[in-house]
Amino acid sequence: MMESSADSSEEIKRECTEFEYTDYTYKAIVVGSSGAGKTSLIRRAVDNRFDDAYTITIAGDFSKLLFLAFHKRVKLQLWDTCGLEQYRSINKIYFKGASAALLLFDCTQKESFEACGEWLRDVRENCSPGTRVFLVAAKTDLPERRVLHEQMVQFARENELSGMLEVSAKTGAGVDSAVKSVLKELMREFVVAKPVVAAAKGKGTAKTEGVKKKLKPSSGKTLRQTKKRKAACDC
Ligand SMILES: Nc1nc2c(ncn2[C@@H]2O[C@H](COP(=O)(O)OP(=O)(O)O)[C@@H](O)[C@H]2O)c(=O)[nH]1
Ligand SMILES: [Mg+2]
Repeated sequence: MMESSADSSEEIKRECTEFEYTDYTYKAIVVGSSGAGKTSLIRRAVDNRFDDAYTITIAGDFSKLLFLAFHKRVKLQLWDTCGLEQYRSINKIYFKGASAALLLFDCTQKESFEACGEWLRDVRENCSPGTRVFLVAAKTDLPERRVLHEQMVQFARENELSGMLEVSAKTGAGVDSAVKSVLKELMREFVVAKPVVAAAKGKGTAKTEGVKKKLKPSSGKTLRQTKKRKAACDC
């Protein structure tokens, strides 16, 4: 298990210009209680923005980040979800094909940490067995922290998670390195296991994990969506 949140890599560099072709596309879903900070984390990671106002997320949506990582052109999709109980079953449709799942909780709210067990169950039931799961403590800028690092370690160990991350969308602390840590873990696994062909045929442990996209922009859902959202990248 990856222990540290400061696991960024110099071999991973953010790119802001759309690639002509992409080597790998990974999907990461962000789940957790309503108000825990999922949308804010994604907004900070993608646009480097933060908004104090709270707008409930209803429909799932994804933002993408582009990287040059380990000499590959990589797209990381961050899928936002709704944390409300009544939308839980709808959320599950977004789990399909996720290479990574971020179980995010508000570190000042014990309840949101306790809910991670439920979110983990949803992830395990609806994602591929190879999906990498990370526990993410959000809002680390707030002084009244109620969930200790040791509790995170225990949860992560007991559930054999891939890593723990600490972020503040407000200050931006830990956000960049968290994203890079996730990507590094996904790519490390890919490099070690070399499942390119198996994954592309759906035999891999996580279906989109390491799927090589030989860019034909007209083919594939991911690429069409990417094109549609191209204008949204303002970095
Ligand atoms: N202090 C602080 N507040 C945050 C942080 N992240 C989110 N918030 C606030 O928490 C509320 C819920 O955030 P949001 O991202 O919408 O939560 P979501 O329901 O999980 O998507 C909003 O009012 C945000 O401004 C953070 O890192 N620090
Ligand atoms: Mg939201």
